[in-house]
Amino acid sequence: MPTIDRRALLAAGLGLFAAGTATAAPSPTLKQAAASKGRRFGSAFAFGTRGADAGTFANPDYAALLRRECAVLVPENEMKWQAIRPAADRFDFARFDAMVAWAHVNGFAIRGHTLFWAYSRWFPEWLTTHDFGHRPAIAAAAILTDHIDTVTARYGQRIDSYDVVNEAVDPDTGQLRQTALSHAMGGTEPVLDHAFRTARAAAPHAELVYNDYMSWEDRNQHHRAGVLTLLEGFRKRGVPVDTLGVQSHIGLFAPTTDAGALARRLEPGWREFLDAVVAMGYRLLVTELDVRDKGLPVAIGPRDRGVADFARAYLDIMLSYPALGDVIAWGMSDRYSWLRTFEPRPDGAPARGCAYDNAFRPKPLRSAMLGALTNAASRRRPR
Ligand code: 9MR
Repeated sequence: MPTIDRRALLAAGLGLFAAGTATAAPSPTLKQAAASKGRRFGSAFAFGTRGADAGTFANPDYAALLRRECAVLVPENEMKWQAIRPAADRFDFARFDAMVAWAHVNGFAIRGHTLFWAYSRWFPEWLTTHDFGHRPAIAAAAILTDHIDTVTARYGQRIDSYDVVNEAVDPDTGQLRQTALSHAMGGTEPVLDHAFRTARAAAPHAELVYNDYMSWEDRNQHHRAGVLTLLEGFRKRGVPVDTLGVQSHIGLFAPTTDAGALARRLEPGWREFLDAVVAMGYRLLVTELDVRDKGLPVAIGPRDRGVADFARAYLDIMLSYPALGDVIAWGMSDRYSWLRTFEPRPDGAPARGCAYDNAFRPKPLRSAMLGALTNAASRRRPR
């Protein structure tokens, strides 16, 4: 799409090669370590206009960090319905086009997040209140088909992996969430199945992912069980789902001084879950890695150590699975992390859940990621 590329980059006020000024990343880089085992390392990123102090390609320091460390990028928000679908009959790709264009000319692979976020909380208002008419199942399916067809056709081969469905399981009950679309289509399963079948037909080249935040901490049992039930159902119904996206917003919530001991206690339950997923023939991705540090001391030394130790233990488990592909961080710098606003610490200290700090200096978490990627089992290539 050369025409779109040029227009999109001009709209963003950018040339093709914004210069970076941040200090050089330690060597080897995360993407090199991942590639040595057949994997891609990457990050979420955002739209922005030139010079924005944000986690965007238009911020030269952040762009330089992405270029050095990452092989694959994922839009943090700009491919969501709220961003690209302002109305049932209207799409707006201006921001996402600019991101795809920049990523493409700079040689990154791109993951699509997300074709359908199955959670009413994050629906655009118009979808929640939409009148599906006297044949609601047909009208609802058409809205979903139109969405998936339009996005996949626009980006073609440039997006090689999609979070087709995001967060369909209620973590408290393990049941599937109900939404305006599930009411219209007579249940959540028909909606999800339709999304995957449409995506397979429209983008046969792409990896199709079910993405969710069931995790290894205590009180995730219902969430994990619900996801396993959903994945079993996909297999029974012959729904084309390739991969489970394990978001990996891992966290230390209770006061903790020994993150390694906590990790060892959580490991057996987590392996049991992953083993069950892999036994059904699914591949795995780490799609949104960061670490919630609420339970760790406020002092930066022990806090960064605890975050790094917990993540290292977690990643060592994930990376022991040859079925694991991409490892993707939900942002590279604490400065722009969603954790700062969504998950504030009780003491008000800014969260430190990313690999680089506020000033783009590498933290112990980066070393932990590098160590885990380097020591990983080699990835088993799909197909
Ligand atoms: O990090 C994202 C934040 O900026 C958005 O406001 C929020 C709602 O769109 O979504 C956050 O990203 C979420 C992702 O899309 C799905 N998994 C959980 C992520 C963190 O909340």
